[in-house]
Amino acid sequence: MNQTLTLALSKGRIFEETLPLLEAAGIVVTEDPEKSRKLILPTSDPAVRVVIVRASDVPTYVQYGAADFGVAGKDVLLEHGGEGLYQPIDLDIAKCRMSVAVPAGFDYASAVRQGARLRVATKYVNVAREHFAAKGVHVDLIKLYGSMELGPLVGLSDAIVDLVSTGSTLRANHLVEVEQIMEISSRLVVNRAALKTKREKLQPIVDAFDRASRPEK
Ligand code: PRT
Ligand code: MG
Repeated sequence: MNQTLTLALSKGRIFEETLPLLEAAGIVVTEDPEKSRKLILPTSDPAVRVVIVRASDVPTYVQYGAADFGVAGKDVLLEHGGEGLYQPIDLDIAKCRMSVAVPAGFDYASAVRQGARLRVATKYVNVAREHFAAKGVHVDLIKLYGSMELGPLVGLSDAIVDLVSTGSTLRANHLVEVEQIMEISSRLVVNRAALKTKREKLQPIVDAFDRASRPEK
């Protein structure tokens, strides 16, 4: 039986923060994606390779079985919908929060109270739609793919829904966080078929990730 495993990761914080979990499973990635142009990286385990994809593409690769497992933010998983994915563990990495932010001086509370129609720019249209619907706030959602912070500065929108970690990006653009929608961290996602056909190889790695992601237990 073919027990070769492909792990999908995105470059940057998810790659960096997954490395210690891989090491806990006895796997060392032997090339640095920031230095190499390769999209398929070997590891110290000949039966495990890493593919480097866009953060928002991780669930798609795993859903279709092009990768057996991957690591993706809750933000990305909520927008993707999670079809075909088994999500066994919250890895507690790449943590941040999803928030509503507005220009300093914009009276968000009274705009919401007066039932004004709010223009909201965001990459996270599904989460934003649900959030404002639950509050009974009328919104026009404007889909962006990045640099949401610019929206209110150039009159594209009244507000944004974006990820915040230190808050320095908001501050640098004179925006203030007015509402926290949810806490975000990254999860391990596993292809449902691979979980059955490659269990022997996959389960010990999932278990090692689980133990390493909650060292208190
Ligand atoms: O960058 P690219 O367009 O390729 O994709 P991506 O932005 O989805 O990938 P990446 O690697 O930047 O983020 C991967 C995952 O990390 C996200 O899906 C989140 O789950 C998680 N994460 C954790 C974050 C942050 N923290 C974060 N701070 N993702 C993005 N940010 C951005 C945020 O969008 C904002 O622009 O950082 C800025 C805010 O940071 P502070 O520290 O200034 O508040
Ligand atoms: Mg990014």
